[in-house]
Amino acid sequence: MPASLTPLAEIADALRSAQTIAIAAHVRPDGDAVGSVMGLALSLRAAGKTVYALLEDGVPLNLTFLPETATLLRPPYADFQIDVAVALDTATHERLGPQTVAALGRAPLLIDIDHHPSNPGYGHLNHVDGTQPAVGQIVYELLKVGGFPLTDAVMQHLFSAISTDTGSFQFSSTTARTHEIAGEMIRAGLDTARLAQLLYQTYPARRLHLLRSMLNEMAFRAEGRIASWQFKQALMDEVQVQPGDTEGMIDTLRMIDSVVTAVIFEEMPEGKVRVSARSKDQRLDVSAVCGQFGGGGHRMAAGARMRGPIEVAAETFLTALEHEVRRLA
Ligand SMILES: [Mn+2]
Repeated sequence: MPASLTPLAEIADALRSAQTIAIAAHVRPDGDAVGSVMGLALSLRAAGKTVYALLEDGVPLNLTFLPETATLLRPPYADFQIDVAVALDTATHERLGPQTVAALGRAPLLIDIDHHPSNPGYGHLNHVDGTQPAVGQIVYELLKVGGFPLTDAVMQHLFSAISTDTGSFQFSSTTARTHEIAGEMIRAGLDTARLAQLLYQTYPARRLHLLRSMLNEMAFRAEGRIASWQFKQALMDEVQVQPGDTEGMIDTLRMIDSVVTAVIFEEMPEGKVRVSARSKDQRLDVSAVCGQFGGGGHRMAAGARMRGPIEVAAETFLTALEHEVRRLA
């Protein structure tokens, strides 16, 4: 067994022996980050533990409907002490954010649970399984193995984590087990239709405004196999964009029949550019292209940060991507 695959039973034992636990996930949290952290936190709280749930950037607005998200902490953190720290869905230690790294560092034991294959295993115990579609799915298995409570609130979080990271059970990472877990949750009484409506059919008008701009401005190359969009600061200001507004928007670019890869470039503070890339063809590994620019992620979904200006970053990245796309023939 690889050193980065500590059995979930062993991790469950470590959590059971702890009384005070901190759980965190990556900066700019998505559905899997929030859902995994809160799913694990609420279960351990139901088991009588004191649990601090930490997110360096707080909860994105689109996920505040989920139970108890108001109990998530963001910096500056109080001076609490912890027995065990857990990092979820976070490919590198630094991606937790500096203040969260410091807070988790107060524990003598760090547990790293993730599904990014590039995760080096920066914890004392590591469970990195790149075959899992969402960390929410790993946490579900962990709770079952450990016999921890699977309350309705816990399931709401874990279902949201799994649903968002699999594109509503559509991506190739989705397994039979993913559907079985959803089935187990429905059998236990979870209202998945309500969750789907709150996750995917409750968008603020801002998001549709962004979508309209994206559809007007999207660009194609390599005979329509690459679709991209530059999301600029002027539009963010105009729409007063909020965290979470753009989650999943890249999937609209990917819907086009000719497209095999979609990319969104986003202007960030300090002249940086965030790159989000998706692949629709198993042969095209976008994490490798992102890796050329210091980024990483999954084969079919990856990201990087580049130096601006955005037009230059986009041209540089798309040239490298086009090179890979043309090798597919
Ligand atoms: Mn994830």
